[in-house]
Amino acid sequence: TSASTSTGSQSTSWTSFLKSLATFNGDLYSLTAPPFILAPISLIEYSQYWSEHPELLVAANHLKPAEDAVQDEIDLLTLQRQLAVTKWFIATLRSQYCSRSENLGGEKNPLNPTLGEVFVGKWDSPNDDTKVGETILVSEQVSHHPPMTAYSIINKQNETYLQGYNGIRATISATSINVKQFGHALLEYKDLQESYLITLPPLHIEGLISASPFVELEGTSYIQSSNGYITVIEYSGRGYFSGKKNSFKARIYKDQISTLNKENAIITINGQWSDKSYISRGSTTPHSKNGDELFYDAQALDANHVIVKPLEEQHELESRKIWDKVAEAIKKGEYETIYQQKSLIENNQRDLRKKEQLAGINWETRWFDLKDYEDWIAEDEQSQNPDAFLSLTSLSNLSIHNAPSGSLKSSKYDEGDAKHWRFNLNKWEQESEIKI
Ligand code: HCR
Repeated sequence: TSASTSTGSQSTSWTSFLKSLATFNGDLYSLTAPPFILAPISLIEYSQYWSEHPELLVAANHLKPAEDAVQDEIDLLTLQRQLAVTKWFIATLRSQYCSRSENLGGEKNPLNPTLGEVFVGKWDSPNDDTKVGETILVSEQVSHHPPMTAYSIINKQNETYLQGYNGIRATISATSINVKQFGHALLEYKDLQESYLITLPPLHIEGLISASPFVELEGTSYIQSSNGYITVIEYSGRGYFSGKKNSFKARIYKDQISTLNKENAIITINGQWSDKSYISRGSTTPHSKNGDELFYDAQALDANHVIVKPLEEQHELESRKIWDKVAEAIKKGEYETIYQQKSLIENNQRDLRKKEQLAGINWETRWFDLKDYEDWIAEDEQSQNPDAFLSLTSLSNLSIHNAPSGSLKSSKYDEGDAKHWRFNLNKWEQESEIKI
């Protein structure tokens, strides 16, 4: 929907949308976005983008040393697992940040999930690869003000468990919307007894003036492994290091101290996360024109979409069931219906919250608990079985607080509480109403 091709009424409403940004209060969901930039899906569905390549998510689990392996072989496999996790993460980015532009013709404003909304689904083994097996997704809207989505992705066959949560905070500049992400992901390969902490990069939305919004990543994100290795990923857009959109440079270091000098990188990866990237040993920047090895080609593999039950079989808290009428109206461009159906949902939510308030009860989350790490720190230091998040933040020098994702300990952002959403597998296993 570019300004030059849009109809008169569309460009008028885009102009008023831009004007409304001038009085922006930080809550992107409170913006009255023109209907033609609404996405027909709820933000809770974005959790599926973590596993559109399930074979890459479980790949590290296949890099186990044999029982009689010598130290060199064990060390090599440990580094290869860091690389496998880095590849999986890079492979999630195209789905996470480009899929609306690619499938809906531009970045769109997703539907704002209701409190307690859930989204569940599964992926069958891709291409009948028996080494992968089934992967499931369980996602829940754990907070509405501010919006916060928690998810868990489980592949039992490979003892691979990913969990995380995310929220955003936005500010407006002259030409873009700048978004900081809050939250993180934790990936655990239980059989290997290895875990990874993954932070979420900042982003901004460009193309506002021309009514063709798209996302560009910026800043840095980290993948810290319990084996010590850390991947530091730096993002840039058009006109920065390579002049190309969606550029990144990822460097793998043996530990956090080594990250203080880029020359210490053991491996460097360079390229576009939505296209091709190249890999080389050491700290020199790899490039296709130097004949460096291809690391990942995001265009070569189709995304494997999550399988969701038909609407008739869905529970009333399931996302597609809640938003069905609104989503249909968005797809058909029936603006009046969008507004009416959204208002019905929003009013119903307000009534529910009022009733809870009168009854003196709070909404209880279904599968996720808010864990306060301030209560754990002292105990954890003595524990035989230290908490993964606390040990990974300690290895990576990352904040344990509710700071923008990827903030370092003792940085100016290292403040706020230390409460984070965690998946409760027991609660999920006891779930009797909502089925995959
Ligand atoms: C910022 C954003 C909502 C949040 C989306 C997040 C951060 C959600 C978690 C996912 O794991 C990753 C992710 C990807 C999206 O790119 C990001 C969205 C991009 C736009 C959207 C705004 C709320 C929409 C603003 C309206 C624009 C189009 C003018």
